[in-house]
Amino acid sequence: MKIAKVTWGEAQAELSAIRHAVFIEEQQVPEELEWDGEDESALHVLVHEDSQPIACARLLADGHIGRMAVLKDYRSRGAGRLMLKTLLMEAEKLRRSRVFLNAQTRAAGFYAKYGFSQVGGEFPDANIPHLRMEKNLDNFSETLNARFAIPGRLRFQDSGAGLPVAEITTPDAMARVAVQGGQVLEWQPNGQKPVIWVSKAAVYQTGKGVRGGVPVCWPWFGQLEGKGAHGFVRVRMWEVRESRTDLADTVVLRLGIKDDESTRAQWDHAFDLELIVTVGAALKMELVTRNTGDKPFTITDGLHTYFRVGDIKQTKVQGLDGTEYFDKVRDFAKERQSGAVTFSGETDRVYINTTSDCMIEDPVFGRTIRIAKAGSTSTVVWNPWTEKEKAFSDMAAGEYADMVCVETVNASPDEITLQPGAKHNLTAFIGVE
Ligand code: TA6
Repeated sequence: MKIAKVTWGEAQAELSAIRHAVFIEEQQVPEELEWDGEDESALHVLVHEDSQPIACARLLADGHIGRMAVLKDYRSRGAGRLMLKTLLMEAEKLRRSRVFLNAQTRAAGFYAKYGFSQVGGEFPDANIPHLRMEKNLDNFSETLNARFAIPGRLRFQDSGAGLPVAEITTPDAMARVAVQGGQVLEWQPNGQKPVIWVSKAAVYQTGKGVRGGVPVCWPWFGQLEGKGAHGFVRVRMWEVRESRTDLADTVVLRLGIKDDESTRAQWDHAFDLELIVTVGAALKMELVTRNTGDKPFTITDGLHTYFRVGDIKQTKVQGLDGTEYFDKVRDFAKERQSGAVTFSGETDRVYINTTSDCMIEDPVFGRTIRIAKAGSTSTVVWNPWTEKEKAFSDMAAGEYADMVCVETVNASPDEITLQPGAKHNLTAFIGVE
């Protein structure tokens, strides 16, 4: 069995004959879906057995491995393994930071053996159940540093499972931002205890959000028709788009994600989503949604911020007095807030029609955290307390007392509808007084 790297120009006849036999004839994939115009620019591999072309696959410029096909009479002889290992080596040589593929669900176990992890739920592709699977290559952080590191200010580190996290240091603060999920993990002004909370039991793995920090909830906040809570972007790898220093010695990191076939299978819209994080004596996070398609879409969205407090039982949240809220703990009963929010049990409230600043008064740490916002008309206040805490394998016992979520959101019924070409900014500004 011999494998060769080929271009479409060199081996179009052999490559298309194998794919025609496997995908179009055997798997009934519609012809128009198979020839997608990506072949000319792809890197292809072609396997021969006794000078007979028997298998092929391709790697696209964005790290997408696809079109893996082995003729029926030559399966289970290692052709798939040989092609995958060859494409992984090519991706490393091309200094790709990660590779991904849409695996037929029944083949997921094969790819998992090579370090691919499932990301998101199953989706149909040509009526065959598929899973998106991703693998971060060993040089992911190096690749990012070559393009985006700022000496003395910003550097990407591998936080585990090949997941790159930006470590940011300014004269006024430090922060950590995970590329997966576009998730701020930490922010700590000099001289202060950490302001953003991350669990001691947090898990860093492909396809799983980190417990704590600021999960990005998009394109829906909360549960939606039995789909994953808080949308799908928080478990997906985003792309780093820009890093720079700015006024007042701040550091700006811009991350983005846009639609692809696996997101469209879950939510059939074209979009571009960006998170712009500005780190300094204050923390600013801007979530920018763009409708890049040709039809309107409606979202709910949120920055699900976890804050570090000295003791939840002594903590108060000001700024919501007189506003209405849905109490999730009491079957979404509608209530009106009177005075400060205090905590003596599981608390999970969606405050609606509110644009006010919120202040977390923390007598144990002797500070007040102010959360100002723009482009958000709902605020969620959440603490899991003792029982719910036990339900989270990525929360350590007793950690509920160290944290409170004050989330900057647009939650139902505060929805956002965007016409084609329109954009929406949701911004949270956080400071310590
Ligand atoms: O924002 C509050 C909330 O919706 C809670 O109901 C709880 O589910 C929390 O978010 C955490 O959700 P997650 O999916 O991150 O475990």
